[in-house]
Amino acid sequence: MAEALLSIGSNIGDSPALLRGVRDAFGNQVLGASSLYRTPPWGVVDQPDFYNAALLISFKGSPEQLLQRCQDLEAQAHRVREQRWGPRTLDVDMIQVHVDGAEVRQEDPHLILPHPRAHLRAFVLLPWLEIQPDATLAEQPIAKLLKQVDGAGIERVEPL
Ligand code: PH2
Ligand code: MG
Ligand code: MG
Repeated sequence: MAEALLSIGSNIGDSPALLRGVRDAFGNQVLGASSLYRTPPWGVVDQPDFYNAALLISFKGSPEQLLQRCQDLEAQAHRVREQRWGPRTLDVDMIQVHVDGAEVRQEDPHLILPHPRAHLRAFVLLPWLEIQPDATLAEQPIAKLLKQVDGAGIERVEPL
């Protein structure tokens, strides 16, 4: 059995609807969904606020196949890859994968797991904590990681 924690984000278009579309596309694979959060932009700060949420899903097949599914959803939202960390209609990031209860760790440049910057991003950790309060990321409790990052300005908006 395989599970993945996805971080979804958007700051162009009808962002809440785009994020809900991802949840709906995964249908009964969704094991947990966080609230919808409004988050200040991280990395490139001169862009609109994001909406973010976290989804815990079950999936069959390989992590690479799930990545393809995530990228297909981004393409359906007319995602254009322009600026790194820049504005986007939809971003579906694989943060962590468990296969048969074990955390997958891989350095494949095409898909690094766990996500190499997840531990630095309150917009990932806070929604994730809501659905998996005891989760760990590379052995560190995410509640502890969250205390080490700047979560200023993040607001819970409403249920996803
Ligand atoms: N995604 C980025 C860069 N910066 N900032 C916020 N608040 N939310 C995001 O989803 C986000 C970001 C690159 O993927
Ligand atoms: Mg991203
Ligand atoms: Mg991405």
